[in-house]
Amino acid sequence: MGVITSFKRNFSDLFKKLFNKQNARIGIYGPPNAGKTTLANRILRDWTGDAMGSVSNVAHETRRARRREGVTINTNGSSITLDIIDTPGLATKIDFHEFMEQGMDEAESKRRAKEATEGVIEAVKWLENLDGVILVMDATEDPFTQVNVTVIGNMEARDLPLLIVANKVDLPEASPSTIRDAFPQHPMVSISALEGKNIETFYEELAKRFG
Ligand SMILES: Nc1nc2c(ncn2[C@@H]2O[C@H](COP(=O)(O)OP(=O)(O)OP(=O)(O)O)[C@@H](O)[C@H]2O)c(=O)[nH]1
Ligand SMILES: [Mg+2]
Repeated sequence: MGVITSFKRNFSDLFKKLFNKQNARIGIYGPPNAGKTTLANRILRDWTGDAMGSVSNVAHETRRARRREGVTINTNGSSITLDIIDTPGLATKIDFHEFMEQGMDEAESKRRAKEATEGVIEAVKWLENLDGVILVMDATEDPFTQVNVTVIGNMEARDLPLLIVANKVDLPEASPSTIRDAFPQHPMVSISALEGKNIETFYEELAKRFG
């Protein structure tokens, strides 16, 4: 390689490092079945035309973190570009019997439980590399859990932005106000990721919080 070519390449790498601000990396976190992948799929469908991953009513459907880079969201005249990471549901205990109760055989249940456990570890490791977190909660469930409190505490300790999503507000038993009262110090938006209810407000909050 010639000296000039080599110089040009090195200069270009340096230029990128110095001036090309990386996209903010935003992780979608929460307990299993909260609707993280449903929300990730909606974001990608709305802004890129792709999907993130498969959704299921059986918990721990997502067992590997998945990243989609460069998702540009336009809202209220402003534009933000984010890297979005969908993570496996966080749980303090994963028992293979949970899967057997869903009709899977013992070998498959044990394999899934092992993968789900590895997925939780992967999700926790990812926390280190993020610029912000969307914490998805199922608004029909009690929000005061070890998982929610731990994620919120971690973000507070590192002074990173957090947006709480009260999901599944299409269900009659949903109580987003319980989530609001539990964590009043953080912004929250109530949505139905499944039906798209209030999704515009979600994008506005996303831009405000992570833009
Ligand atoms: N009624 C209702 N159901 C929803 C909503 N969002 C997701 N669901 C359902 O909740 C179940 C779990 O959805 P997922 O998107 O797979 O949840 P997840 O948080 O990614 O789950 P894991 O990957 O297992 O951690 C599925 O049956 C979804 O159809 C919603 O807004 N309203
Ligand atoms: Mg998922």
